[in-house]
Amino acid sequence: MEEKISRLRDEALRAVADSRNLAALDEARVKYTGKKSGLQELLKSLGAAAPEERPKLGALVNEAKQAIEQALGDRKAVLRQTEQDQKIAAEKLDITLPGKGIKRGRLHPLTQVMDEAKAIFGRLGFEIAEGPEAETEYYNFDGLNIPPHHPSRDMWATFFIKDDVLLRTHTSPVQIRVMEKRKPPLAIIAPGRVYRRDSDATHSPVFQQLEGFLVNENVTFGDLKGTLTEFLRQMFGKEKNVRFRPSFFPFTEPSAEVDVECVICSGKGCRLCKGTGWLEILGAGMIDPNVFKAVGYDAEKYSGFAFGMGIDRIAMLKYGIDDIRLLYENDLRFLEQF
Ligand code: FA5
Repeated sequence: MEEKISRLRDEALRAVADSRNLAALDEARVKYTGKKSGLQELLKSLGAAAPEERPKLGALVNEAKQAIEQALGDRKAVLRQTEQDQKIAAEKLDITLPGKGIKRGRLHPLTQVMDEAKAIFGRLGFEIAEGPEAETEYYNFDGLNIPPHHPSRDMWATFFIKDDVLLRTHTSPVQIRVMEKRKPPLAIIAPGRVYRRDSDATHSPVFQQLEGFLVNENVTFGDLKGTLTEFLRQMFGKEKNVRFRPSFFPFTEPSAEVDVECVICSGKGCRLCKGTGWLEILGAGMIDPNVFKAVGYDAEKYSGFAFGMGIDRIAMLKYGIDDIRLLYENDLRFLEQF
């Protein structure tokens, strides 16, 4: 009996020491200390032993059980630590590896120039108004002193949607819409997209204009020139050469256009400026009395100036862009430069 206890104990201790992982150790625990284990059987059979032998044998079985349980506990602690170390090693992060770059978005150059133009006129006291891009013939033409069948309509190659509805060819219709609703004094800018059947290095079928107009008593051409000169100085700096040149628009009299020295050839003449050395950026003039008549203003009492500038052209001049179409191709290699 004593020998049997000692054998069982040695066998159990060896099995515990040989367990390679927690699952194997648990198997050993069930096998050597569970209800159906050899030790348990021995305890049960003690009744059959001689009475004087019983206390000694009972003590031996208990001692063997304690030794096995102690070994199980110690081995469990070791295996648990080993498994934890292996897990940590497997999950280790290399914090020296380069991270994933975060791409920064940026504003489109046209948005940047438009925002700058709005800010300049905001500081000069102009407020912002807006009008629809799908416009009626009346607001785009008739109200602006451009009657049907008049040859001056040819100045704007128009996309018609249906008989009376077109894609506005300029932001000037907003003049009429605002003046119909409000009385002078007015100082308004109207930014927005406009459309024409045009396409070359300086003409795009869709482009951005910024309209501006000011109506009050005693407004003069000097006020127009002063306002635009201040705008140009803030937008381009003092160094850039600009010129005012007489022109014609049905809705202004007298009329002018403003050119800025070509950024590509510095005025020498190139493909972009068609050899002139200048790029036209805006049309302007004193509001025609016929326009005041159309909106019900007293043309004897009020006078005003108006202008309409091409934001795309200003962006080209500011950033040295030699083809307007680049602004609409959404090529990131181009856009990421701004
Ligand atoms: C007009 O559109 C007038 N409504 C401007 C105006 C307003 C005059 C108020 C008087 C009073 P114009 O067609 O010239 O004018 O266009 C104005 C500016 O828009 C041009 O100077 C140019 O800078 C720009 N522009 C014209 N066509 C295009 C185009 N296809 N692509 C890009 N920019 C253009």
